[in-house]
Amino acid sequence: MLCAFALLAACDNGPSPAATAQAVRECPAIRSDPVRIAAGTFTMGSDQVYREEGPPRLTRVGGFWIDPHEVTNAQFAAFVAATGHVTTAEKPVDPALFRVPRDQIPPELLQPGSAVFVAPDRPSTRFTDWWRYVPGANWQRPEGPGGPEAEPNQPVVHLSHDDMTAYARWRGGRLPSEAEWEYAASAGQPASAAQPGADAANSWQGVFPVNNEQSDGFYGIAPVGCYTPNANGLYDMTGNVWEVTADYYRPGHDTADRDTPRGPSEADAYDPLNPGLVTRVMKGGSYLCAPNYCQRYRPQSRQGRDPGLGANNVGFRLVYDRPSSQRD
Ligand SMILES: [Ca+2]
Ligand SMILES: [Ca+2]
Repeated sequence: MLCAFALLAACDNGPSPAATAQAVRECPAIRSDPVRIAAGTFTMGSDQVYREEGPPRLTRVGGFWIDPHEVTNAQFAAFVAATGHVTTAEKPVDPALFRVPRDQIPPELLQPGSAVFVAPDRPSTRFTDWWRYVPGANWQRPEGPGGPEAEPNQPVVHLSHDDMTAYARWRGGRLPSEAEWEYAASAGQPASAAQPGADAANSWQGVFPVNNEQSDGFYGIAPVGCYTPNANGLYDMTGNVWEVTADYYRPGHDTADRDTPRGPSEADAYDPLNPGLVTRVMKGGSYLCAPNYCQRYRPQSRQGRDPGLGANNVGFRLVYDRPSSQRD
């Protein structure tokens, strides 16, 4: 397995000054009770923007319950306090992931850490110019040791797939399938390529990655529930942080797989952006999505996510097969 660490520069400089300066936006307190999504059919996928999202096809999804917001730091902290769970980003890195002799691996890449966005000082289209491997970055210090502590009401980030599924088991839930997530996110609305309005989602206004106008109120990550919910009453399904699903990633949708699809098998998974890695589908884009670089602030958007390496723009939310009253 080739580790995506190899693609990232190491950095221990802490957050960029711009990353700590956030505009003020009123964020109301919201409920955490899961929302019931009734079984139904919808058009999954889109042929309007990226090829990996198509072809659109009528898809049936069973009923479920879903968290109204991304899993927060406060929720994850309760899990850690109850179980003693230590996340992948808090453990030393296995040198075998790099598939090169150990003396060729920069020592800082073997320290516990995670991937952090650091805005470059000049325009660029290379993601290695803005993603840094920061030793000491983890869910408790999302921007690294020099940054602030995690805010309780912000989505938890820097988790591996194992961390997410451990939390899900503890909560009595699971990661959604891609179809469940997209069904809940689209909420009866047809696919569109439009940039969300300033009240609709935490995305990026201006020219990524150097100029963030923050006209939606936040430079970076926002507390959950700051933007208008969709018609299902779900917050931040698009924007804020990407949300990892249970499905393995492969470009495009299988047109024959229309009844409660669960994505390709592990053996059929393939991610051209992460060759050699079996990745999971993540959905909805993040606060880093700007139309000049990334038009993925939409329910149909999808990319593969490294199951081991976290990042400070990737989180998740849970779905449930039973109501809360039957899970306790
Ligand atoms: Ca923003
Ligand atoms: Ca989101």
